[in-house]
Amino acid sequence: VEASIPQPLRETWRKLAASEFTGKESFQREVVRHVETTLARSIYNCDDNAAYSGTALAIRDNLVIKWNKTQQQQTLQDQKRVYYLSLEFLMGRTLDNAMLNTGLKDTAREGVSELGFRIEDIIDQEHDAALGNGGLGRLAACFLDSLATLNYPAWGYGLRYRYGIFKQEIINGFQAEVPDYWLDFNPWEFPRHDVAIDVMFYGVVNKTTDDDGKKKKVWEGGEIVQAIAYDVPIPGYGTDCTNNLRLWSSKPSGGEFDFGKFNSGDYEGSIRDQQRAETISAVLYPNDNIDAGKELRLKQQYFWVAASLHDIVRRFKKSHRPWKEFPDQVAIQLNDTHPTLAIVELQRIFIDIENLEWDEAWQIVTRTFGYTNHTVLPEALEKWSVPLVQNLLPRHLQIIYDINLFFLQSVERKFPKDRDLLRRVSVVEEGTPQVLRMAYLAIIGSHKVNGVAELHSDLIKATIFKDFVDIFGQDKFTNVTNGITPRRWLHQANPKLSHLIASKVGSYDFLRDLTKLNVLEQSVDDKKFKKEWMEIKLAAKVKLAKYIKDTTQIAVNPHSLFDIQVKRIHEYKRQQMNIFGVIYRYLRLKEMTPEERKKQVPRTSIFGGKAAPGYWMAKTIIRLITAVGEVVNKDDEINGLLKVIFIEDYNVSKAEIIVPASDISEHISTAGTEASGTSNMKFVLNGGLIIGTCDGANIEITREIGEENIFLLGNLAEHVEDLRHQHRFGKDVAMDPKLREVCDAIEAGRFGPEVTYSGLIASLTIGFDYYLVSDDFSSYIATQDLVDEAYRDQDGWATKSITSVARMGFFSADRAINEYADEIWSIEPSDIKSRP
Ligand code: AZC
Ligand code: PLP
Repeated sequence: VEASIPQPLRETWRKLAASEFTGKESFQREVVRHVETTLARSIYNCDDNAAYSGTALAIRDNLVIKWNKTQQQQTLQDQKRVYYLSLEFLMGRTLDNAMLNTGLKDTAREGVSELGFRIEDIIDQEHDAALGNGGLGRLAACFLDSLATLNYPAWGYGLRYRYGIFKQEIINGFQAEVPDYWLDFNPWEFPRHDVAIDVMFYGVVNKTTDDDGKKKKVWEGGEIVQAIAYDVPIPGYGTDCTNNLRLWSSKPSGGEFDFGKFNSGDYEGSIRDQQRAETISAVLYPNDNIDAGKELRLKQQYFWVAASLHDIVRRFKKSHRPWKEFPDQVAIQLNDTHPTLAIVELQRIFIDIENLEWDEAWQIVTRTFGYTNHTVLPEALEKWSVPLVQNLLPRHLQIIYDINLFFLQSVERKFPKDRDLLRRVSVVEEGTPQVLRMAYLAIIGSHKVNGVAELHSDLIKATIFKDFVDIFGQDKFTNVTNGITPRRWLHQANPKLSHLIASKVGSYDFLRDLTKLNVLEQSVDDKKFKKEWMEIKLAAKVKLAKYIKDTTQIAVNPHSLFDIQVKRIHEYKRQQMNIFGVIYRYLRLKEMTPEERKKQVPRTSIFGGKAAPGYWMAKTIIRLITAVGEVVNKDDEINGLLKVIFIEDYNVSKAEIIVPASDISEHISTAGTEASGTSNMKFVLNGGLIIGTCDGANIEITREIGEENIFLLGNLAEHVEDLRHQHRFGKDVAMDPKLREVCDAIEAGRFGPEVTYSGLIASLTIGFDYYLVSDDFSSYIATQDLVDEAYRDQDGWATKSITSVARMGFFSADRAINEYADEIWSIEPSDIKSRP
């Protein structure tokens, strides 16, 4: 049915059109109206939570009006759009960001204050939207912010998990996982029950002949699940552009209810079938950089990809353009290999449903897709078992075989008789069972492949994708170094610093053009400015210290050096090296005389991060950190000189408290393993210095801010292979004596039963020390000493801090998005008005 209002009546509508509130008073009226009507509360029962809801609903109204206008305008302008397909969007909280981006925060602060509330308390009521694991999901969220801010016509597509990443609890020092049911009250999503798409699984492929006598494959008889769209508005900063994030939720298809079962009295059985459908979008897989290969995960991937493509294709068809113009209207970016089936699905739509010829269809497909790789870790590279795909998606498997066949034929033509090359680059990896290498499929089906930092992009070309560079040529492979949104990670997380910077820049323009930070360099010798700068850092540390006190009851000294490592717990990120270093420091402190101790720089070592629930080694590392804390924090002898804190349940809203508060943060992955890292950028942008390895974006950060402003340590990526070889096949080399001492202390039971850590200790010795902790440990300790040394000179430290921030312009996600837009997507900003 035609859903739009008939022409003659539109004038009436337009006169009545909803309008945005403007001043404080109309904001307050909206808040009160929402509290009293939408929430059915009153002055007698309006707590912080109700005030949050009322405020969110009021702000949301304005957002929705901009959102509707943006969508109408973008449809009218009929420009090329980019669709960012990501299984993860680690959004965090929305209210504060929405207020800042729409310029309403001051209005809201005053408004709620007169109604008896503090804006900070209200903001604090919101549950994080934690639909992601870590860096990959948070990058997607930063990119959405930049896309809207830069007025690009862009949609995100993802899954609406009922359970986001689990909530971490520390019980007796060990991680426990608690489900995160976050949807109780979520004003930021809009169910679109009219956007319902049937997605099929299983079934069989039959051959038929169509009316023109053409032979065709039909995929039929499968199980059908319905995808329901939930839309989330994404406001840009300082612009009315408000883009859309569409998340799919699964539900049983109307047609699926099994009346056979129902009629035979198996009512519960038919309900179970329904629940099975709902399970698809129920839970985010809690693995960061690990591929578990579960069937339900494959179902999630296809469900999401099929619904999204159906939606995209339907939108394109409304324009009545010829198919060959599809890539002129549509760019689709694959955030890692998780959406790779989109390539296969689009090819299937073209050849099975729209009756295009294979070659024509394939041309369109490859011109449409771009693929971003986020890791070289072998355990994270997705591989799906062929029998699994055969059963779940039989038609797609046929198409994958054909894609692979045509690809291998082209390779054979280019490199005749190189049988081993064909084996190496085949999408199908031989073995029992055979598996599909999704990264290869993603490369073959895309026109551009990018890594996320220079070193990483070079590494993928030289290692895991080397053969593909030989086959497709250099031009297909490119780099787009990650970035972060300065709106959330400076302005929102650290308003005082943002304000101080604005006083030097002359405006808040640096939030839209981060290179403007460079004027700060003129102020490095300005005493007053430096003092204010360091006071803001101290205030952030005081705030974090209060948070630590409130949540752990442990008092930490805000004047101590805050040394922070927060990120997913992973052996490659080497939290173990950090905690070994802490133990080493503790042992040294214990040996010192009281006089010697007086000369030491007091330190607070702060850790945070989740371990994947099945990742036993990561959980052991958490246990060691908490156990060291238990011993060190109550040791009066060294008290004040060392504290060890594990912050429970690290997430985006906690990051916003933690990131502004670092003196030094740790990014110490084994060289070559961290594709980029993004928290490194966040810490530096907030005036913290880095201790890190020559890995990922650390290298470019060093290039930008200068070697004198970063503490680099450890072996280089180019030496990693040799070192590993030595560990495996070389003669037994004695372990670094410092590390030996640490291991001895652990094995002596100083941090609880030795058996708890035997696997961890073994990983350094009989486990070949794959992550090269023993090779980098002494460099790490020496570099930490340099950190202490530098910190003693507070003025010098302030200079490093300010200079670094001044030179961080490059790491804005806006820069990254402009690179994608120009070099990969070929899209232009839409003509939507920006505010001054
Ligand atoms: C992460 C990388 O580990 C991290 O270095 C990078 O900053 C981030 O992506 C954003 O690019 N990769 C993943 O999380 N990868 C997977 C497969 O989970
Ligand atoms: N987890 C959260 C909650 C984050 O905010 C971030 C990003 O800054 C990350 C993980 C990624 O951290 P890293 O780049 O250190 O892996």
